[in-house]
Amino acid sequence: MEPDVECPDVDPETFSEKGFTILPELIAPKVCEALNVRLEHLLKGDYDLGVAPSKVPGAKELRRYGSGGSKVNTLRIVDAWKADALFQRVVLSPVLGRLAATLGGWSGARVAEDQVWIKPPGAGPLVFHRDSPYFDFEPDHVITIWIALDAMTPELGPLEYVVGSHRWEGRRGTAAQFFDPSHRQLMEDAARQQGLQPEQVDVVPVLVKQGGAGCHDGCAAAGKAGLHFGTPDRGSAFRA
Ligand SMILES: O=C(O)CCC(=O)C(=O)O
Repeated sequence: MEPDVECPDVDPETFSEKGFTILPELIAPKVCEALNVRLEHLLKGDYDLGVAPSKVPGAKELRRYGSGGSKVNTLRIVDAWKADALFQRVVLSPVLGRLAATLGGWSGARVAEDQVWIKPPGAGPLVFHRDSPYFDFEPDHVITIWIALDAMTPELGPLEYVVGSHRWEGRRGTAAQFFDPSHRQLMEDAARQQGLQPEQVDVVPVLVKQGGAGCHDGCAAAGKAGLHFGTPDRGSAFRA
């Protein structure tokens, strides 16, 4: 199956002002369905390219995910594209490369990684964080294209962006704090350092249908609320 990536019309100036842009459609819903099927294979250790992803959930996390119990966590797979042919076709698609380059103001783009996030019902929030500090890049410029593998609704606790936060100075989150229950604390502390009270912070959810996307500057703050019940929230973040 070809990835069917739509070539989106983006405005790099608005992106650079806000630190993100939301694309109602980027890849075809039928491709998302096929990716979700492949995702279940990846979680079972079935890699059609014969190579494991860089990181997969541990056995305990997988048992909890399958049990539907209360101690369930968000699962992550890093570099599904190395293990799975369909993920690879999407992640290496020239349209995504051009999109990242356009938003970054670059002449081209290289894949840094992809991360698939699976937040099942019962999983807690994701701390507002910035992506760039996790990469040892010089210059420190990362663009993330996050694709909704499921339709996003407010009840799912979708990915959210803080308008203009890519220009904030100061504190940055670390991976150790990813799943802290007070998921806005770091971001609100950083906002106060800019002279902003929490109620002045403009938070925009990525409410898109399946195959829509949020693209963000690696210095923008992104996070999620928890998911109490319903269906999982799955998304694939491609970073360049
Ligand atoms: O989809 C998610 O749960 C989180 C995505 C995200 O924050 C990221 O990729 O930086």
